[in-house]
Amino acid sequence: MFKFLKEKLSAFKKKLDKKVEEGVKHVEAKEPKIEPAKTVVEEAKAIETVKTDIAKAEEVSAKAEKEEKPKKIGLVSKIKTLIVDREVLIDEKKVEEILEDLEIILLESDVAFEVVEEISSKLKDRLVGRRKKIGEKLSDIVINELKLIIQEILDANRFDFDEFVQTKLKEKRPLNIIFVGVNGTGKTTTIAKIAKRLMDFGYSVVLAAGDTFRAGAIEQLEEHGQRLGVKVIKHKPGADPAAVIYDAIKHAESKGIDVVLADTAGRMHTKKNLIDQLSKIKRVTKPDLTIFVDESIAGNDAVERARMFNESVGIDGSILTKIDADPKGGTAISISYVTGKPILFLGTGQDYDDLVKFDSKWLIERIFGDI
Ligand SMILES: Nc1nc2c(ncn2[C@@H]2O[C@H](COP(=O)(O)OP(=O)(O)O)[C@@H](O)[C@H]2O)c(=O)[nH]1
Ligand SMILES: [Mg+2]
Repeated sequence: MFKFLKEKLSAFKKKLDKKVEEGVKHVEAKEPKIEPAKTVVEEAKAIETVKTDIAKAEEVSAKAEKEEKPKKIGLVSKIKTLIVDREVLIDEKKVEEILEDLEIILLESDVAFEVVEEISSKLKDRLVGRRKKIGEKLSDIVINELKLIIQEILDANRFDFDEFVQTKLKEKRPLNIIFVGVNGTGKTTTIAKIAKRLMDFGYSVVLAAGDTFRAGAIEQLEEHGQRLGVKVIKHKPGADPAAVIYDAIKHAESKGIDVVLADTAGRMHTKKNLIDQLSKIKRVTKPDLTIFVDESIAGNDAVERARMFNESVGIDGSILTKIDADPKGGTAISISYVTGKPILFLGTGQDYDDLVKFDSKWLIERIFGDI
């Protein structure tokens, strides 16, 4: 998981460590002339002396100001720097260098362009003019800020699926959750995983075979249904999926079932057909949640599809599958920023239990863990 991105970030960090002082401008100040103190009392004395120096300097400077001799005004700040600034400033030139390297790494790791720009501008704001204490590593500062910024981006759109289900079921039953997205990304498998998860929490579930377009899609859902012991509502291939889902809702109503999970087609004769079909499903069946499913290994393609589905059909959140097979991680970093909608779950394998509720910390730990 995320091997490519991890290796790149690791190399980037090492490179930063290597030329750490390069381009980092030292504050115009020399070490304060305080002899190393042998005892606490001596140290206190030494500090007192410097404090007196500051007081004196302040006096001189105040006087200078009165006497309109502005030249001396800088004295106070200079002496103050002697004490507090055993630090160096990270200047703009250095930050630009860092960002250039980092932007390439992020782009190569499938982070969407606009997200790279956002990360880069935030990082610049936080690094330029920042004081680095002696002994503090520039690479640690940069990596820590990067982590924080990515976490902020991920946490900008939060959603707790379990809480939603629990709360919403107090208002109505059944809940209707539809899954949209292109073929082959793991939509049907994810529906089965969510069904298993809901049942593990004690909810009852029915599946709606709303992908009536692709040959074999209905059977595939039925197979999952059989394995999980869940009823599947289906019509004939080519039937109107809105009618299938509507029937599943009616079935759930009559049996007191909590949640309808509806599969939908990922492809039609044209993109417009698909969007029209999904829009009709939404109009007729009024889903409580429309979840976009895509595979994280698809990178920018997945992000662009998410944008398209969000704009044309409307989604409430995304599930990214195949995280286990994704060396890059950029899709997960980008998708919620680009759609403005949360990630709900991550698919981490082919088994029913390979589903992780989205948690930014979990993701950050997987990406930055041993860097
Ligand atoms: N490694 C991995 N494979 C997955 C994951 N989710 C789904 N798959 C596999 O992806 C393939 C396509 O899944 P399917 O559910 O049929 O996709 P759909 O066409 O979007 O409905 C299947 O072989 C699944 O086992 C995941 O999280 N990790
Ligand atoms: Mg499918």
